[in-house]
Amino acid sequence: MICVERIVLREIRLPLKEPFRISSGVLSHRRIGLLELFDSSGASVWAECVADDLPNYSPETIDTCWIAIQQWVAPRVLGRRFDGARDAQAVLEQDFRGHNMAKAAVEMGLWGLEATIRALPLARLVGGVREEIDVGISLGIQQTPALLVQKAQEALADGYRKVKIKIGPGKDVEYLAAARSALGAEAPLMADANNAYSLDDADHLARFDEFKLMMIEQPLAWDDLVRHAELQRRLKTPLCLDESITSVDRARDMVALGAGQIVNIKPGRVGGFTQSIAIHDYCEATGVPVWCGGMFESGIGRAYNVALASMSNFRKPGDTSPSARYWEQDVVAPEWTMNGGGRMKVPLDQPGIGVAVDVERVEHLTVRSAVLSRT
Ligand code: OSB
Ligand code: MG
Repeated sequence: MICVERIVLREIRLPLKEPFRISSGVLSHRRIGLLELFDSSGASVWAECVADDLPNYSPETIDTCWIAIQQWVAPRVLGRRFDGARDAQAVLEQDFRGHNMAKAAVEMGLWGLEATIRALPLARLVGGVREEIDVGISLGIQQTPALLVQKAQEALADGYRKVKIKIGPGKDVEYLAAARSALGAEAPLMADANNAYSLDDADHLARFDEFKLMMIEQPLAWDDLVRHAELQRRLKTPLCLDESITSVDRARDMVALGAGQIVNIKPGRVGGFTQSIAIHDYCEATGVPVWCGGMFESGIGRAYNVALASMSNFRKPGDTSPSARYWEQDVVAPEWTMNGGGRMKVPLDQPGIGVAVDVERVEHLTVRSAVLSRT
């Protein structure tokens, strides 16, 4: 049984090692929402809210999440008895539209709490089967193709099993051509456009087929499926959807329409683990591979992604890079690391989320906090 008595919500600021440019904006430091959930049994766990500063990826931001968690999400959970974390989603969805990242922060915290209380590694609780996961890197839009090539070469030398290249109009063909020719025919490359194109660009995007990308991620609008289906009919390269998949029903629609062939699962985007598992299971049954996306999580959010990515149908390397790719210093110990073969160990030797939080450092980085308890 789980019964959350209190949630401490905070915002921390973590500077990125280097700014990250995508088609819809640039990020130089991360405002991160962290939660600590306290169970009536005395157990506690950390969780993360992945919403960012601006609504340029999804409509949610850390500020909307702050309000949503305080006013609507936490009150539904505080003091309520759940047999298991799996039961939380229905409670959070009833007559409550959207705010998936806010819901996910608390819902995933309940999964972390259940794992802690039952003394199970989180990966085991969600039904993970892998001891290690394959790791990819997401490279922001660079000043020049030559700079991209250098970054991609370094990434492959480090062992990364997939290199994702952010693209946008005017920053695409040249970059992809340079990467493919420098890295060779076999290099595992893909592109992510974060909604930067329209269907009018279909002929232009069809030119990317020659680069033999593993996939092109979310080229069209953030909430579109119908136009992606039209585009997919005109491309050989598989489309992968990120922004558009906000629930298992959207994954079903993707398959029904032929809008994509691969799904990027980010638990924050879909409202948490129960929905992520539903998408995973549906895609597995339908023969659609999935992989775990990233939102520049701290080591806390990363713990949840790693646990999820240990499930069987996570069949492509995820954007689950090690701590040092993002931060001078993470907020967890041990930090997340990758071996030279591009693999990350799933922490299966300890219960809960598998990393300890450096509470002193979190305190130091905290810019605001709120204690939420049953009123
Ligand atoms: O589209 O996958 C994306 C980061 C922020 C917002 C959107 C995206 C990304 C990434 C980064 O690609 C992946 C990572 O966390 O390494
Ligand atoms: Mg993406």
